[in-house]
This record gives sequence, C-alpha cells and structure tokens, in this order.
Amino acid sequence: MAAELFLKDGGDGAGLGRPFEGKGAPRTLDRHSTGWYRVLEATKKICVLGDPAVGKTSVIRRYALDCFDEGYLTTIGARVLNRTQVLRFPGQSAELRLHLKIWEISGQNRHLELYPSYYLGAEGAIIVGDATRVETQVNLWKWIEGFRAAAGRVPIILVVNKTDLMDETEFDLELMDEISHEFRCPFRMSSARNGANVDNVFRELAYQLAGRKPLSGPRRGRAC
Ligand SMILES: Nc1nc2c(ncn2[C@@H]2O[C@H](COP(=O)(O)OP(=O)(O)OP(=O)(O)O)[C@@H](O)[C@H]2O)c(=O)[nH]1
Ligand SMILES: [Mg+2]
Repeated sequence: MAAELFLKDGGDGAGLGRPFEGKGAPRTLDRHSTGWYRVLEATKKICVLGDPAVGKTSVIRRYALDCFDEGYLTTIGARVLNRTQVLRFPGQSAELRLHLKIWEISGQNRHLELYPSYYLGAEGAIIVGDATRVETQVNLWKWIEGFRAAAGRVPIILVVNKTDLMDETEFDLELMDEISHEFRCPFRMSSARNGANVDNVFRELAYQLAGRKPLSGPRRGRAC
C-alpha cells in the first residue's frame, strides 16, 4: 500500500524521490496503534516566484525557519532553503517525508535568460503577489506562463501575501478568480509577518506533489 502511494508520484526511477524499501527501510512505531508503519522519503524541488518585494523571501523564511524580518534585502538570482514536510494519509500505514528544496527566484528580472534554467526540474511552484499592490497580482499571469513554459504543467498555488496590511489592501478578487480559473490553480492569501496561512500553503502544495488532497484545506479568504 505504501509503495503504491509513493509510486503514484515519483516512481520514475529518476533518482529523485525514490522510496526507502527493503531491508534498510526505516520503520517507526505508530503512535496511534500497536502496529508499525513505513516511512517513505522523497526529495522535490519547488520554486517560489513573483514580482519584487511581494514577500517571497519572507514567506519561505516563515515556513522554513519560522521567523520574519521587517527589512528588505532584494534576492539576487536564486537561493535555496530546505524543509521537510511530513504527510500522513488516513487509513494508510505510511508516512511520506517530502524533503522540499525551495528555490526562491529573484523578482528583479535582471537576467531573464537565466529563469528557465532556475525552473528546470521543479515539480511545483508558489507564485506570490502582494495584497497592497494590484499590479503584482496582474503580473502573476506572466510568471505562471514563464514558469509553465520551462517546468510544464506541474502544480502551482497562487498566493496573495501581506494580508496583515488590511488598511492598504488593493486586492482584486475578480482578477484573482479569473487567473485562478484560466490556469486551473488555486489561490490563497497569507501573511509572512504574522504567519497566517503560510504553513498551509506549503502543506497543500506538498500534498499535491504526492497526488493527494490535504487532510484539512487552507483557508481561501483573508488570512488574519
Ligand atoms: N507587512 C508585511 N510585510 C511583509 C510581508 N512579507 C514581506 N514583507 C515585507 O516586504 C518587504 C519585501 O519582502 P521580501 O520577502 O524581501 O520580498 P521578495 O519578494 O523576496 O523580494 P525580491 O527578493 O526583491 O524579489 C520586506 O520589507 C518584508 O519585511 C507580510 O506578510 N506583511
Ligand atoms: Mg527575496
């Protein structure tokens, strides 16, 4: 059962995401019963992209390190942070540990020719807009198209960040519904500052990478 669960997603023999199986397979005592359950592991590259200063670094830092910095230091090129997301599936005696390699791609557009090489091999993306700047939501369009051209039709979640800045919000729900519908990817709202919905978004993408729905979905609307 557990191997089948894994093979749905990554059993292509390409090296990335191969399950631990056989004699050396790690096993852990199930906390909820007297039985044992299998621990599967996989590594996935995901990209986080979007316009400058929308909060890509901040969202990743909130998820990977649980911290937030008011200062703004633009990201040059691309940088990578890691976090392992544990996924559990009801009724199955297995847990999947997804080692996420989270690539932040600079929003600065200085070296556009490099972008396809950053996207290559990505199995999912979080594309971020800023709740206080509607043009960053309009630009999601071009980020999605650029990403899909290089990475193919892999899961994408659109995120409108900075929902803690309620007074300055320039949020266009109709536009977001349109983009979401056009590209068939869900959109969520988050705040890296107070942490609202950030974990949920990464968890939702991780479940999508595993070909599954999360046990409980993230909130769609306002995140704070
Ligand atoms: N209030 C508020 N500020 C945020 C939030 N997320 C990020 N910021 C601030 O917005 C600014 C830009 O954040 P970054 O995370 O550096 O933005 P970025 O998208 O990585 O920018 P580039 O690397 O230049 O593409 C910083 O001053 C952050 O502190 C948020 O959820 N709420
Ligand atoms: Mg950055």
